[in-house]
Amino acid sequence: MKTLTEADIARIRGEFPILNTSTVKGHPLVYLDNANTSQKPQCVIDALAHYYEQYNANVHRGLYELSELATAAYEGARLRAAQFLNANNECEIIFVKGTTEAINLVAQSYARPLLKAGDEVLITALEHHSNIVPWQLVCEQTGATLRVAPINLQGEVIAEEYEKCLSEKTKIVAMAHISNALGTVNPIANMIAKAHAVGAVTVIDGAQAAPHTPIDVSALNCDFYAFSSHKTYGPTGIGILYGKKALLEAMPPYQGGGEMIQSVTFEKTIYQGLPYKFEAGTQHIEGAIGLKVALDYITHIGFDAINHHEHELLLYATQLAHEHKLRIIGEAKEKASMLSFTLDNIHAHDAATILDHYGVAVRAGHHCAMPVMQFFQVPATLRASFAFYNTKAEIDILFHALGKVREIFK
Ligand code: C6P
Repeated sequence: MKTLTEADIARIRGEFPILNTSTVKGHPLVYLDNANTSQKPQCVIDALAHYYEQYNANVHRGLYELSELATAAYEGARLRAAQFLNANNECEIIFVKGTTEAINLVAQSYARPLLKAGDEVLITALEHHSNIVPWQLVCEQTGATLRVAPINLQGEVIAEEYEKCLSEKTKIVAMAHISNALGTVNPIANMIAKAHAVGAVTVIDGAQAAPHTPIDVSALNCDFYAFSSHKTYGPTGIGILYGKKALLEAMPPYQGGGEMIQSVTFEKTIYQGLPYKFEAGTQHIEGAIGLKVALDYITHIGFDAINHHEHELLLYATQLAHEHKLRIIGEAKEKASMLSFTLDNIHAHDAATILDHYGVAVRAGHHCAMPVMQFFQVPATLRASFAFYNTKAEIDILFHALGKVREIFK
């Protein structure tokens, strides 16, 4: 399927119970906060219920049928995630809580033993706090310096400035694939190659990319890549860290506990190999199982079709934003399907509260990207973020409701 017809969208919407059953203050739900978390199709919800109803057991430790079933499903999810990212080996896939935990894991297990005073970690000015604070922490712990590649007024990383920030001191480059506050799609293949040219290791925050675009970690040649299930139509509380095998093998565990060991004595513990070395304690088993179903679901729709439809929605919303004289924050040439904007001098929180009275869910605030707000000198923005199940009719409702906000504040 290359494009989604109206009939396809209607069918797809039928597969998301919340889109059909939920009303907000008497209005049908218009859910435009997909960059925050996406809604879940029935097949994902069913997979969670099925696990609890039919084969709930802990993985890797039960010599009985239920545990074998649960283990097979859990490891099947790892294999599916490896295929989704085109990783070479499923042992390169670590289950984590989400993007945040993935980046913290890399910062603490890879970067902390490596960095020393004089070394540099490079991030960009459009990062989410999850890709800033873990690096600040590890720089404080090691004496390394955090550098920031600047952005321009369109919200794009300035290529020449990025290159100027790279040197033999740069040990790690961490950057978003897609910005959550601006929608900018970073040219990461090129940026990764530039980072590698100075010998740096690359960490890609793919939280906003995984729901929208095919990811090929082998072609990108990135060293680490992270994404969250809950933004990718899967359950909350689980995500993926991909890491190159040689790097992961050389890293110490992030957490200690059950499951991640081969043998323990009071004198010495021998750790498991990959990927279990990084999965201490009982894991989010049903989360992994649900994530696999979500990845199957979006792969079945197809990224060509998803991209095409979401791009249409972005163009439509952008055109209306111009007509309604909104200030768009983030006008990169390559943009994912989200629109960040301000509305006159009305605070984003006030506007979002009124939009809710029309059933419209958008995010308002700094989007955990305070430096982006500081750069554009706004306290907050409204952000409408689109998924493949959204429609132009829903965008019309958003703009109708924005008109009401203006009337109230006139
Ligand atoms: N952005 C948003 O509304 P977690 O919470 O670990 O699943 O994802 C964190 C994260 C990391 N990087 C990027 C680019 C993100 O967008 C997010 C989450 C949400 O934009 C919540 S702040």
